Amino acid sequence: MLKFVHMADVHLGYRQYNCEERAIDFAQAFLSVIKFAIERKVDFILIAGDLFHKKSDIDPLTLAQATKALEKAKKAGIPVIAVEGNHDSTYFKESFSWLDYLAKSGLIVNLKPNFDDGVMTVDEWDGESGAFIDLDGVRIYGMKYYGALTEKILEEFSRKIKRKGFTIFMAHVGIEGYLNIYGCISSNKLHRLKGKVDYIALGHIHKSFVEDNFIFNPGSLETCDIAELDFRRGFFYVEVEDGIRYELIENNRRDFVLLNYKIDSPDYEEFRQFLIEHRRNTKPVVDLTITTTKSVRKMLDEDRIKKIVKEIFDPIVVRIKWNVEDGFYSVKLNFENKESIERNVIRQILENYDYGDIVDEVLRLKSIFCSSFNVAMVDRLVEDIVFGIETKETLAETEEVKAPKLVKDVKPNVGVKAEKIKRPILKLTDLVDVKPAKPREKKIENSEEEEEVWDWRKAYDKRGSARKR
Ligand SMILES: [Mn+2]
Repeated sequence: MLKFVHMADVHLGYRQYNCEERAIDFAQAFLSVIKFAIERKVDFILIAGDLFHKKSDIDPLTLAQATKALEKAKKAGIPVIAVEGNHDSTYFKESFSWLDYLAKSGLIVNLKPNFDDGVMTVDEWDGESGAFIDLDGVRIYGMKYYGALTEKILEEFSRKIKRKGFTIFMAHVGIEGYLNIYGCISSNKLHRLKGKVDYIALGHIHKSFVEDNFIFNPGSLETCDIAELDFRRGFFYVEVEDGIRYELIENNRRDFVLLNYKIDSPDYEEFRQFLIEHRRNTKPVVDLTITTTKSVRKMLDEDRIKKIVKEIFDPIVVRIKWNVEDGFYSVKLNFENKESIERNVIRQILENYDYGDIVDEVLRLKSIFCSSFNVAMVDRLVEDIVFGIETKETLAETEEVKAPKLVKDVKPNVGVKAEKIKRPILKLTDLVDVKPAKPREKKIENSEEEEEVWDWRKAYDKRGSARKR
């Protein structure tokens, strides 16, 4: 009998509410699933994306939390197969991710398709890279998160899937109709894999669901957002023998106490009694919404309220939200200028889609098209993007007058250009094509600066160096 554990959306390193204790909660949840898998002597463990909460700047503690748990699985001889989620990787640029690091350290198998000059290949895992792996009687395919390109890449990937034994397709993809989040596709795109695949292991949506004993999504292990508190979620323990038997196991997680309190007069004793009625000895996160009037709000001391909550609940976090009639306290007046408001709005929208780093380009394009449309300005924008020149200029500086000066600065000076090119920056060109932008490499070839532009990641990414030759 085949046995495995399927988890997703672990979000290691998430210091929720700026609370160290919360980051430990996420690590505890992960460790408890690994321990469960070892106890049940499963054949392998699946992590369907978002093992980490952040793509970069992972602190040493978070890395230790990941490696210590994974080492336990390794010691027990249980392979851990993973894919990258939207939190784990940049999905338009091939770069060395923390999951690649864990794979390089022999702790996980990190499956993803390979793109050589825009052509996708689904290769067998060779110890460092690949998109599928054959274990004893089981074949596992893995596809990382691709955002808006998901459907296109899935279609091509599907054609390359070949059944062998019990076949699993693992991906960090959301299914429409469960939660209104970005990166979702219609489930029939996956149901089409029936016959080729036996089990679809998903991650991304922090709510569990199973479709047709075929598509499985476990949800988040810990609570990444208060909205998740009502969802059934956890991890799947799966047994395969004449069909699939599964169990959704809801792991222990931090207790959240959500309270609504209406105050008509500044009476702290009544408030204390209200809290005592809801007391729990769980060291919870307390999220308290207080509804009151403008005049009573003025008489209330938030620090004193917090102190009372702390006395009664011994919580790890207290969050107080004010719902004040007439709304005076809920409005944040902001005297920013129009440009910075616009910039903030566009940045926030783009960040929701993981495009936070192209705000400058979007604003420049917008200003070009909204003012006197001028082809030379578009040319310059494209040139800046292609040659990877970082433009820190403001909107005002995109005026035509300054354009020729900058272009002139760049062209004759090869040394300066090479200096700037060697830094990989995510630009618009990365978004329209998965393969690396060609012109950059051509400029580097035959240059005496070649030594200097050598990319250290090549040492780890053998696909990267093969592609360049
Ligand atoms: Mn997630």
